[in-house]
Amino acid sequence: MSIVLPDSVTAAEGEGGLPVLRVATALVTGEVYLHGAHVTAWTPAGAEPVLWVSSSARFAAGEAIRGGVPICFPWFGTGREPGLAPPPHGFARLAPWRLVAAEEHDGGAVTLTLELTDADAADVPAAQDWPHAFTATYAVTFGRELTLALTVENTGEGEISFEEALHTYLAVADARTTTVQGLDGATYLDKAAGGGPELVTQRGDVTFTAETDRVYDSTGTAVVVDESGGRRIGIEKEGSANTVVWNPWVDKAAAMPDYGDDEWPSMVCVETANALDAAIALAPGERHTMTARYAVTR
Ligand code: TA6
Repeated sequence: MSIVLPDSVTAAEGEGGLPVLRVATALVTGEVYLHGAHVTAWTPAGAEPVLWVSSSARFAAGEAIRGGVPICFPWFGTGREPGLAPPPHGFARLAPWRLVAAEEHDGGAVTLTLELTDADAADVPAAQDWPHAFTATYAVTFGRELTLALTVENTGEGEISFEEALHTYLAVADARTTTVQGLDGATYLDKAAGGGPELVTQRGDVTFTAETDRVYDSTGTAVVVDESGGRRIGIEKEGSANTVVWNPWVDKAAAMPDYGDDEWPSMVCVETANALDAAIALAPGERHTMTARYAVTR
């Protein structure tokens, strides 16, 4: 069933020939690839682009796009099964999602709704590692704010359990003068330091002085303060027990083939997640929604 697109939405061939949807209204411009339902751009009118994409990003089947908002599902990182080493962050970001609705709202915001079922993901090699029936629905609203709502429904007969993350790459003028507010007092798993088992308690705002890779227990709002860029990016969320903060710094940046060696100062990831002990369990017919809302202020 093909969706009738409002005038503000165009379907095009994007990087690597991958199908992309572009949004342009007086309020906002944005972009989402069907490959991984991957949002790669959001720019409110009058603002600088908010999402970061590597100049070395790969746009190809079987590859995750480096930047924007990869969807990590149904596992985060290398998952919870010791000894298993499935492709990191699951198969959703490698799968072909379908557009199921496109709606323009009064005032110029636009919602694109994309869907992925186990049948859609069947040809993605990693999907064999998680043989469960599900429907994932992703509502992306481009406006003065960016709202991302990921709903997962268990369409099978047995209980399912999964991890998820909106692995958002935010553009900053300089990570070294960027801080993250809203995590003071929260405990975190420090993956850059080998990942526990003991949790660390955050004292004050998060700063970036080395490779940072932390899974925080936090259900609250975070604010990215980009001192050098003169802006703040607020991240409100619902249905999420974890906030992940990541910057690869020098060595990890150099080690990633799809990430420019000198790009690490220009981005920070602040991710909305349910991972590890906060994995979501759903009985047949049940569904869960995780929502993140981004707003830029001065
Ligand atoms: O969210 C942080 C993290 O899990 C880091 O450990 C790092 O691996 C990053 O994600 C990127 O993962 P990727 O599989 O996209 O290279």
